[in-house]
Amino acid sequence: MTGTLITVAPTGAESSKAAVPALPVTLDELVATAKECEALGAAIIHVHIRDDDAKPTLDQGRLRATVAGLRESTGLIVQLSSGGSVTDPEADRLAVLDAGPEMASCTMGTVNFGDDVFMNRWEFVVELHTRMQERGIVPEYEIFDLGQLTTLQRLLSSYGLPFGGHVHVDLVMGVPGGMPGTAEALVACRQAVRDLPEGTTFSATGIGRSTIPVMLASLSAGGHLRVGMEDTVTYAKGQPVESNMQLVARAVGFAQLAQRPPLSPAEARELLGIPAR
Ligand code: KMH
Ligand code: ZN
Repeated sequence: MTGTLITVAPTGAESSKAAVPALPVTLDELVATAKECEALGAAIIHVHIRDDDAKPTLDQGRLRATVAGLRESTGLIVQLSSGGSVTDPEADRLAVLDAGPEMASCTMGTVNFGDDVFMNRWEFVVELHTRMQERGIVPEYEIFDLGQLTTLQRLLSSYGLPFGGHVHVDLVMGVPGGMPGTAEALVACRQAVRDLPEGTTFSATGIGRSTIPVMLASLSAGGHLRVGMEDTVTYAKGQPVESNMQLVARAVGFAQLAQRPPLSPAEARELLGIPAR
């Protein structure tokens, strides 16, 4: 077993700044968070951006400035979200790739998302996957339900491996509408990951209160970790998260207890088949 790849997802598209004042929404806030999370042990940053009113946006100029700002100030692997928010049109989600990230997310199917629907038609998934191959962007395949791992198998056998040849998936667990954030569900996914190309790696994140059971289950099953305020805004019962650093520090502590210390960004690039910077 290798060390632990820790991804921070600091912002997301779902929480409002008014409800969660600690959420980083400006570029300065995002860069400051990124630097501190890198110092603690994060290797990847999964990025959603906001506009001047702190609303989710896929504005191309802002995306490019964000990629540049993060690359200038940190060594983190910058992974842009192609998921955006549930209302973003497909064309805008595809255009995220034009901002030149090293990595981007690629969700493996449509899922109910609370009261909304997170749409990911097959043709759209294929378009994202093949554009990323052409542009040298490494995907992180987002898995919200067990069957989406079978969809990934279908994608890879029909359209080939991603750029770099390494397959990495992220299990997003506990979304109302998707699989539950439990050890049992994680083990079921772990079994299905064995049917993917040899060497496939996985990380996992548990939404809300499933964050801790999912972290512990992932570490014990040989998986990696994603944490952050995109997924969890409560640190413990009745205790709001103070910062993304608090969540990353907890994940680093768990990884160290599991004797799988955090991978540096350089080690993570090697693991994921991303060219060194
Ligand atoms: N905001 C969700 C609708 C991704 O970043 O690729 C989708 C999401 C997944 O967060
Ligand atoms: Zn996201």
